[in-house]
Amino acid sequence: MRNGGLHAACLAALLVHSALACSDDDRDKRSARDAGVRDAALPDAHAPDAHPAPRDASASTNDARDAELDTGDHADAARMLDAGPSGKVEPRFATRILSADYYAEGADVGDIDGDGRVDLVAGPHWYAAPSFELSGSIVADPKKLGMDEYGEFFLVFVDDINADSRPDVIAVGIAGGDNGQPNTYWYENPGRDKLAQPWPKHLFFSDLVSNESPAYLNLVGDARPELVFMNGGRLGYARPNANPLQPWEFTSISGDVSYAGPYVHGLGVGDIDGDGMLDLVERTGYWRQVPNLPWERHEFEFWIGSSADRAGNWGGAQMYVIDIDGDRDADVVTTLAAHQYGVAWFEQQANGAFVGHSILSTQASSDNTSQLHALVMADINRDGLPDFVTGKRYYAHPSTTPDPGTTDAARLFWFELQRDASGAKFVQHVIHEDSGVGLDFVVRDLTGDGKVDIFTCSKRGTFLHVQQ
Ligand SMILES: [Ca+2]
Ligand SMILES: [Ca+2]
Ligand SMILES: [Ca+2]
Ligand SMILES: [Ca+2]
Repeated sequence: MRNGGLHAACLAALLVHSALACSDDDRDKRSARDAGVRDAALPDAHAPDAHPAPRDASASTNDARDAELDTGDHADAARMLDAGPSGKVEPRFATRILSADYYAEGADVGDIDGDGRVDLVAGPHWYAAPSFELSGSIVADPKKLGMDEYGEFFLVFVDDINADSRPDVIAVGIAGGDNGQPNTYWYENPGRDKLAQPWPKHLFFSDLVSNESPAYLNLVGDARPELVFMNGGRLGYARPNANPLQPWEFTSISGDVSYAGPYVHGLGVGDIDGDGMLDLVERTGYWRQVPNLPWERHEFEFWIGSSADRAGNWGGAQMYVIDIDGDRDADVVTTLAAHQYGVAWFEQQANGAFVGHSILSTQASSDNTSQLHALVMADINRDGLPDFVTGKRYYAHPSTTPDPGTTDAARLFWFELQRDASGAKFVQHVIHEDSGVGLDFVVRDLTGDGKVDIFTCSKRGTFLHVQQ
């Protein structure tokens, strides 16, 4: 969520290193997802002692953090941001079930009704702060779906598309579309007095938005976000048309590399090489953004173990570029197979290659969780180190073509990053056993107490997990 011109100004200011004065409301879900990514674009990221990655993760929520970031100090990479060790907490969450029905698998937040508070958007429904009661829908009579059905809101991104200061909703549907038809639309916020009626629907992109984890953020350094995705076997991004009511226009950064169809898993944005420009990462490597030159491909398979052990649809969800081990180079964190098992981080080496470290096994077991189809980075326990929230996308495939463990508990959990003399390790903490995630979700402070909360929308319903 952000408010119109303020948002544009905020993003522009970011490029001159004053964006940190922007309010959290201007940052919305993307701050939790790729705040580090944005910091990476800051000019000071070029400073030799200041790798941008560590600053990202804390990107989630509070003013204290913003204040520290604003000082521009290049603190020890191991000390991430707003909270020193004394700020560390042992998080507990209380779960509110906003809906027990399945309508959508995409969640975002924004000030839908313009009252200055951040509201929740779960696919076609929105829930107004501070009560978070169901407040309306953006389409007429949203359809309650069955476990074997797919909806039209796989992912949602809230942003003001037509610059009228009212946050609109971008809805990305299934990556293959309906028989190849366009799958991404945006719904125009009609304004506070008309929120009871369906929102006008516009085509966002005239072809398929593919890859199952598109990213919405400012990739190429203008004043506005782009939508990053794959189309026609190419990797690239879409930017607004001069006429905001016309579909956005795609730029390929990869040329005609084939990504073998629309249902590719795993995509992320971050500054891999620390040159201050954002790069793209996907399951088979990364693409380095180079000024005034074609993007440069570096092949690496972000997988742990033998390639013989993985399914053709391997690859995770949102991929993160962040310094995990505190050695000031950017590492990569990803789930490994959105329809199987596994989580890992990949430690960048001096030669630009990576060494994989397992966080969660790729093997089925009674205490493992499959279908980790969404991943969000945030500092959950306020110790200054990035943590990661993920969970099961229950019935990620229908019962006719089930994934391993598809009917297991829809667990939601987070991985706490810890560092000591032996290096980095992750400790798993279960948050909830019957909610899970969809294809994207939100981790940020939604109740105004400075503690990050978790808002998810999945086939188990719509949930607000409030940190106590
Ligand atoms: Ca608008
Ligand atoms: Ca770079
Ligand atoms: Ca590192
Ligand atoms: Ca942490």
